[in-house]
Order: sequence, then structure tokens, then C-alpha cells
Amino acid sequence: MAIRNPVRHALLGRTLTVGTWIQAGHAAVAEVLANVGFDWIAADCEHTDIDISAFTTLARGMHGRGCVPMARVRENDTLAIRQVLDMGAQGVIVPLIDTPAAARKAVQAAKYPPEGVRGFAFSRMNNWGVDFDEYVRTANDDIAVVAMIESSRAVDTIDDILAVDGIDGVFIGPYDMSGSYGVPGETGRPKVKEGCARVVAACERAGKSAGIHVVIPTQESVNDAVDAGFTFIGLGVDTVFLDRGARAALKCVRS
Ligand code: 3PY
Ligand code: MG
Repeated sequence: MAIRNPVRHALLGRTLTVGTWIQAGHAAVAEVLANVGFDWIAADCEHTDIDISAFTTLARGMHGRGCVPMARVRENDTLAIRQVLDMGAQGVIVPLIDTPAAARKAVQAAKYPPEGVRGFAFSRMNNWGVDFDEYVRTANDDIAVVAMIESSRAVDTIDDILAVDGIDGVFIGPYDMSGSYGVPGETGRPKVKEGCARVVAACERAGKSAGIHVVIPTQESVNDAVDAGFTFIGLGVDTVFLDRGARAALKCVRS
């Protein structure tokens, strides 16, 4: 079956895609960022007040603007994954996956039977039933499932996580990762970087994409991520862009 979601295709082909992250749940944020030209945008439903209703509004802001809407769901929860897929996500990024069993649960939530347990219903993504048959036929091949690797335990089991069919790639959460190594926020520490390098090497072996969130993008941090072999790069966060842009503007006047 054809893969129509270019991001899933890129994940499995280990081709570079660049996305960004939304924490402020207003449609204008989605519209502005979607117009910038990112390949994908993930709405963060884990560390924010973005609920399913706010997510739907964000997805509406992204659709038709050439980027693939994704959701970082609040946890590895079957209903959380089902709802974002029904309401606008073409991919899910599932936090804190550190065992193959957790990875399998995430994939099952995202796939229709027989591969998984996703429920069939009329929903926004099948045009409220108008495109039900076509959507059901293509969804399992179309939807990207990305496991977040955010702990030393996950690094230790990375080969088994990547071996789970339906996991298209992984995405490192550098802040949780640094916390799990006992150095919260110190994402550049050698033991954290070593953990990240083990994830990239495992992805190369498995033929799947390694991703990372470059939370504060600078030329150096982006070059580091690309040079390290990451091909699924989350660039910045709406709130960080706002903060940096506002500070830079104010500095023009104050300096
Ligand atoms: C982390 O750094 O842990 C994240 O989840 C960033 O998205
Ligand atoms: Mg995290």
C-alpha cells in the first residue's frame, strides 16, 4: 500500500526532516509556524494544557499548509493516541518509552486491527465518514509512530525497542535523558551524549530514523545534531521562538 505521509516515508528511509514544537495551544501559532515551511509540527500534549479540543484546533491550523501534523501525546495511553489520530494527527510521538512492551502498546494504539486495537469510527480524519473506506485502507501504512527515548533504561534496551514492527523511528528527549543520567538540563554532558550516540548507532543498524529535539536551536546545536546522524530533527519550541525573538527586538532598542 502506498505511504502517503511523507514523514513516515522519510523516517523509514532515514531522510532528513525538520519539524518544530508547539506548546501554546492557539490556532494562530499553528498557522504561523505551518507557513514557515517545516516538514512536520508536533503539538505537545504532555507538558502543556493542550487537550484534545485545543489539539484539534491546532491541526486545523496546520492542514492545507504543507506540513504534517503530529502530536506528542500526554502518555503512552491507547485513548490519547486514538483521539489525536482521529482528530488530525498523521503521526504520534509517544513519551518515555523504555521497553519493547511499551513500544508495542504504542503501535497497537495507532493501528487498526488486525495489527492493533485502534477503534473504527467516523471522525475528522476520514472526513466524518465520507472517506471512511479509503482512510481505513491506508491509515496503518500512513501513520507514523515515533517512540521517545528519554532514559538510560531506554538506551540500554534500544535495539529491542527498534525491533518492534511499526516503530518508525525514535526521538530523544534531551531534558528527560539528562535527568535520567543524574544531570538534569545538562544535555551536553559526555554521558548524555554517549547515550544519544548509542541510540543513533542502533537506528543505523535497524534502518530507522533517530530524532532529537533541539530545544534551543543555534547554528552549533543544529550542526551537532546533523553531524551526529539525526535525521528527524525537532527545531525549537514556539515559546522559545517567542522569547528569543522578543529579547532580540528589545535589545535592538536598549543596546
Ligand atoms: C525532553 O527533553 O525530555 C523532551 O521531552 C523535549 O521535548
Ligand atoms: Mg521529555
